[in-house]
Amino acid sequence: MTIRIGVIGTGAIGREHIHRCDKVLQNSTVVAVNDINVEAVDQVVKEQKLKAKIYADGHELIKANDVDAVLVTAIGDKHEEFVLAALEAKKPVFCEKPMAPTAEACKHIVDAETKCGKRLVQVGFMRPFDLGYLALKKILDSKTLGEPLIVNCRHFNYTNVSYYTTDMAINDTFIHEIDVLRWLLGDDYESVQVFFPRRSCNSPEKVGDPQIVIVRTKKNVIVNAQLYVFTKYAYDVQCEVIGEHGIAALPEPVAIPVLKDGQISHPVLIDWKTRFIDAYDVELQAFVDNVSAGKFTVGASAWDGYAAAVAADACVRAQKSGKVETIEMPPKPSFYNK
Ligand code: NAD
Ligand code: ISE
Repeated sequence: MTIRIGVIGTGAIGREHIHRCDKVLQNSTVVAVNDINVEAVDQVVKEQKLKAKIYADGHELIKANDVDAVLVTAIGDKHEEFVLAALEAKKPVFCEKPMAPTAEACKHIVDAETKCGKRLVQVGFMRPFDLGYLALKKILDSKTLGEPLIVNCRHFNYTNVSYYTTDMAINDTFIHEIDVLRWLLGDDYESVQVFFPRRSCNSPEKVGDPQIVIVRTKKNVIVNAQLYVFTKYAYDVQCEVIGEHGIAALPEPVAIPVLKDGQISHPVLIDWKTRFIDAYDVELQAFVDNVSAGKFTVGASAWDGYAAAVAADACVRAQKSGKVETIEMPPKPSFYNK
């Protein structure tokens, strides 16, 4: 069965996911697209030679009879509105991260899905599908390093997004670490403190960049994460786990060293699109397969989206207060353990 997908938001990741769902994945096709930027939609339809209907309104797209499932890839603060509309229409929905920028907005989605009586939401946290993170988790789960004690993370971007704000370093960028580390460590979060080192001349005036986020987990692992969004030199994601008996870290992306003109050099990535390209493919194939099976068994749930937002809210409070802020994680309802 081919799943007919409607996509709301044809910006950077919308275009990537449209290509995957229409040209790369098994059993999916894109039949409908929408964006408030009409030129962006026209362009994607032409460039990708889509046989998709253009909708002026995302809500009309959701209601369309030939749309089996919805992808929400608009900007973060529009996610709640469209995910709730998809749930109202009882349609499966893949929502890019963050599920919504605040825990309060995410809770509305959790409540609406629970009311539907079955899981219909998958959130676009793709790192647990990445081969590097999967290999790292296998080593941690084997206990060959003993227990994890400290995690050092780096999340550097080469961004030029004009609407980026200080809190987005948390709820748009660090949210990936928040999600993946819960899964990687099999742990949850206790408290957080955020530090702002000297500002970078690369960063816009209004954005506090870089930032250092120190998180303490329930099992007392300390996460030390460096976020630097406007590096202007690399897209760099690192994760190193220091255990009782040894250290394990994410592998570097493949890059061929070239010996030439008296030096050895290799390119580094500047874009998220290539860094996690395989993980995006696997997570979206999982969504299509979940929809085909009529059951969501793989991928981040709305609860995962909410849990990440609860921690992110505390990080944003810590950005403002400069103090240690507690992360109050509510217990997971049985609906999400099924
Ligand atoms: P973008 O700015 O390139 O695109 C966002 C699009 O949303 C724009 O085309 C905009 O016109 C459209 N839009 C805004 N309001 C809308 C509305 N009411 N209806 C329809 N369309 C609307 O941003 P992006 O980089 O593509 O990011 C989009 C989302 O995807 C964000 O939540 C971001 O965090 C997420 N994202 C995830 C990853 C990842 O690694 N998983 C990577 C990039 C972006
Ligand atoms: C972007 O939205 C992503 O999700 C990228 O993976 C992340 O590295 C970047 O910081 C976000 O803005």
